[in-house]
Amino acid sequence: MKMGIIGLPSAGKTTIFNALTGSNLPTGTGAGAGQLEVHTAVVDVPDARLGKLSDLFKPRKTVFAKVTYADIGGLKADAGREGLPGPLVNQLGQMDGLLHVVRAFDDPSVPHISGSVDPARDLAAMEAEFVLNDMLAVDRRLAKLTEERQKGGRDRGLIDREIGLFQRLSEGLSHERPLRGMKCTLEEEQLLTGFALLSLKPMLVVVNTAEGVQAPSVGATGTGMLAIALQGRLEMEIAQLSPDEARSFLSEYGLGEPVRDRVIRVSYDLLGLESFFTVGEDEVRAWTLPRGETALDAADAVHTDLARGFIRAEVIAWDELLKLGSLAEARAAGKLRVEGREYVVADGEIVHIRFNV
Ligand SMILES: Nc1nc2c(ncn2[C@@H]2O[C@H](COP(=O)(O)OP(=O)(O)OP(=O)(O)O)[C@@H](O)[C@H]2O)c(=O)[nH]1
Ligand SMILES: [Mg+2]
Repeated sequence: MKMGIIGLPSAGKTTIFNALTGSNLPTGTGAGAGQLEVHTAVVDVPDARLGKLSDLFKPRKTVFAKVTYADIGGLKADAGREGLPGPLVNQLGQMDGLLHVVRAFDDPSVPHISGSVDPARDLAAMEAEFVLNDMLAVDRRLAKLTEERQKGGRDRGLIDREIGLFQRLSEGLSHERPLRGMKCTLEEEQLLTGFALLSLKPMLVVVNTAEGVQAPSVGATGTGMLAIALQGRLEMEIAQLSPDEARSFLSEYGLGEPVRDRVIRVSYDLLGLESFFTVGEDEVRAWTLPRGETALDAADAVHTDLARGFIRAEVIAWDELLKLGSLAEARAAGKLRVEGREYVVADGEIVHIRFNV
């Protein structure tokens, strides 16, 4: 999973990036107000189930699923008629979801580009920016398709279906509706994969709140959008403690679950992701898969060869395998199910691919 951390200049993007990744990037530099600047870090997806499977198999390696966070500076909400700069749109287009930091903390030493702190306004401004950007991209595509239709070449029916799709997008956008809520067929989804439509990306709004203050409501509603409140600066400080210190700090302040775990959990929900496992003496590993995807997709996530030579999948829930003690026991007990390529994988299943290339 790749999450792009975005927001207005000085909203606290780098602070939140540090909190989520344990990095130590300098904050308060004002870097994000100028050129595009991207910093990435990869973190493990915490998963207690993986630890238990690892205790059972005692593999040489235990590998967690990964989340990549990208701190993307350089986004302002005033791109105007030209839309956002191409390199920025490219960066954003590579993300599975966006983590939008909106500023709710007040601090006279950190000026706000709009002169006052108003998270709901900032969120709306960014949404408008994305809608405008998508509108321009959709219109460009429609012009191209119309031209292509006149010239001929590609299958007419296909072009017409694509025109229909982009007209629908254009219609929604012209009513200032982000594309997130739109329902698409599988074919339409495929037609859209090449386009960096920003308002289509699921968005986790992080309300960066001052310490000890109730988080304001920012009106983040609708399909594909969720909001959570974080105390960015405090969380960044916690992320820089040793694990032991962090634990005692969290319990002392009644903060419970570390914020890095919570953000990943919420993001998985928002993006509709789940985990499956592969097990063996060599490696016990967690993988990320969109909910509703099949055994063949799971095979492909592990290695394209496994998908190419797919024969069947052997499947068992992680806790059932723990009870039975080993794959051999599970097989003997008839609990290791044999499934075909169309089988829809459930969260927490062990998927053992039989293949032949
Ligand atoms: N009081 C307070 N200050 C914060 C909080 N989060 C960030 N700041 C301060 O706000 C300033 C900007 O934070 P950054 O994390 O650098 O913000 P940014 O969005 O990365 O900024 P650019 O990359 O320059 O656009 C820094 O001085 C931070 O210390 C917070 O929760 N409370
Ligand atoms: Mg920054």
